[in-house]
Order: sequence, then structure tokens, then C-alpha cells
Amino acid sequence: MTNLILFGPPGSGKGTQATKLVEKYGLLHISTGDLFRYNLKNNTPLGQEAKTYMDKGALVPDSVTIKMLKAKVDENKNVGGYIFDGFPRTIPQAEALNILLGEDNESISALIALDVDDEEIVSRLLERGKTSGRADDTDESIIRNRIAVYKKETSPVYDYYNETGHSMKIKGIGSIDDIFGRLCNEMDKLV
Ligand code: B4P
Repeated sequence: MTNLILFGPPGSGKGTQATKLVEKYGLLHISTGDLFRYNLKNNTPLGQEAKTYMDKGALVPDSVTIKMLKAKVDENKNVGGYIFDGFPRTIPQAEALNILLGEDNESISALIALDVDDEEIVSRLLERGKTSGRADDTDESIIRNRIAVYKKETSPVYDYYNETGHSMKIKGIGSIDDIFGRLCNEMDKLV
């Protein structure tokens, strides 16, 4: 199996690129952000809980996120591999993912981070906020909080996988197709 973590700050293009990677490599795309938004739209108890955190640009607690992710993986065992998009976002999430995959003698093949600077992120998310209906995209101070949370709580996950030589960065600025080309260069070495 090829198990990829697509990594990077909010708005770095993880969701955009994951959609294209799935088409080319046939892996299962699991986006915790999309799972939360699905629950939010359907007004489930999980969605109601997640909303209080997401609207502020904070992370949803690990216990909730890990349980949801585990259920999704358990439902989809017979796949060629996974693209984890927006997960893990904390060290406890990374540890839980390693245990979960380890139960099937699987592991993370690589973590690829999309490298995008703060000002580009702010401008992309404010642009998306004009049409996305996402409360976390419309207010610049919330976007900047999401970036700060990423630096403090999420970026250590890069170092965690780097210790075993599984982390790499690619330039996340340029056209969507150019970035996809850079990602495919790395993916072709893994599959
Ligand atoms: P996510 O849904 O993961 O959202 P994201 O970080 O905003 O998106 P992404 O990086 O995928 O960007 P996209 O492709 O859409 O998380 C939302 C919230 O959910 C979090 O803040 C948190 O509260 C919660 N959450 C999710 N996972 C969690 C976890 N594991 N633990 C705890 N909480 C969690 O691209 C962004 C925009 O840029 C788009 O408009 C796109 O069109 C544009 N774009 C993409 N590529 C571009 C390019 N090359 N050039 C110009 N624009 C581009």
C-alpha cells in the first residue's frame, strides 16, 4: 500500500491536490476537514461540537478527531492506500495513526508538505471565503489564528516523520498543474 500524508498550512492546496492525486493513483482520500464539514452540514452531534472549534480557527480535540478518522479507515480496508489530507495535525494524532496502520502491518510511505508563505495563504483563503460559505475563511484574524495554530501545534508533525526520513517539502506556489507535477515526481518514487 502507498500511504501518503499531504501536509501544509491551511489553504496550502492540500484538498485541491489530493483530488488530482486520487484520480491519478486511485488511493482513498480522507480529509478530516471534509468529514467535519459533512457532519456540520448534516447537523450531527459531531458537527455541532466541531463547529465551535472550526469557527475560531482552532483544532478540534484529538479524541474526537482520532475516533472519526479511525472509523473512516476501518470502513475502508480494501484499498490500495490512503491520502491523509489535514490529518495528522498534532503529535498525538500522528502516534494514533501509526498505531492504526500498524494493526494491519502498514505504515506511512511519505509525508509531503506544500510550502506556501503566510501572505499567499491569507490571500487565497480570503478569496475562497467570498464563495465558500466557510466562517473560518472570511475573517483575516481567524485565518491568521489558523496559521499560528499550524506553526505551534501542527508543524512538529513534519519533524516527527522527518526523524525516520519520511518527510519532504515541495514548493506549493505556482499553477495547480505545476504543483501537481512536482507531487507526481515524488509519488512515482513511492508507488
Ligand atoms: P481543512 O479542511 O483541512 O482546510 P484547509 O487547511 O483550509 O485546506 P487546504 O490546505 O486543503 O486548502 P485547499 O486545497 O482547499 O481544515 C479546516 C478546519 O477543520 C481546521 O481549521 C480545523 O478546525 C478542523 N480540522 C481539520 N482536520 C483536523 C484535525 N486533524 N485535527 C483537528 N482539527 C481539524 O486550498 C485553499 C484555497 O486555495 C482554495 O480556494 C483553492 O482554490 C486555492 N488554491 C489551491 N491551490 C492554489 C494555487 N496553486 N494557486 C492559487 N490558489 C490555489
